[in-house]
Amino acid sequence: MAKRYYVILALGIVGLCAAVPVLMASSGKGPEVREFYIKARQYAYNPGRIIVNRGDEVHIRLTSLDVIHGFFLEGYDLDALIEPGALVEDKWPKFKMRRPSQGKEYTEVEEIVFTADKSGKFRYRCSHTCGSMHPFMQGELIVGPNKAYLAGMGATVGLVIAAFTIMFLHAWLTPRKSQDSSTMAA
Ligand SMILES: [Cu+2]
Repeated sequence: MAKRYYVILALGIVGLCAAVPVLMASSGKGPEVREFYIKARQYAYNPGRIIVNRGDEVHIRLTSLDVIHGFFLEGYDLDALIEPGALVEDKWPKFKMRRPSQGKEYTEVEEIVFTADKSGKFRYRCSHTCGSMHPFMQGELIVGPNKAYLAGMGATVGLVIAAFTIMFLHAWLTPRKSQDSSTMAA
């Protein structure tokens, strides 16, 4: 009676271990397109923190509410120059950007677009002197681990638990047999 209960419980655990990672993998939408609208003003960005998942395609629009600001994003070779522009009916003005590793020239764009292909925390900071507190004008981009990786980890853990459960079940169901054979061998 007790043994049957444990067998059912163990089978339930095996089923759960197999089902959870599959559910996790199917619920993960994969890389997404993420859009951010960042307003710069002395001496902060709003929002001051943006969070994405690794693999996401990030679109950033920038505008300044007072003087000229910069937007240098560490780790992603991106720098922008934002001139103050009025927001007319939520229509965001163009700004200038460059890839610092590729030269000093700026090009006019409507948005910055890049793939968040590195996990971690990356500061963005003002790269154009804008006043006495300019060095303190910064925010951060947080790139979390990607969902496929998490689902893979879940599946691995699930399989290990399932394997242990099956081993336990096998040992539980065949104690007499092995005892018999050991007695016979002795
Ligand atoms: Cu600034």
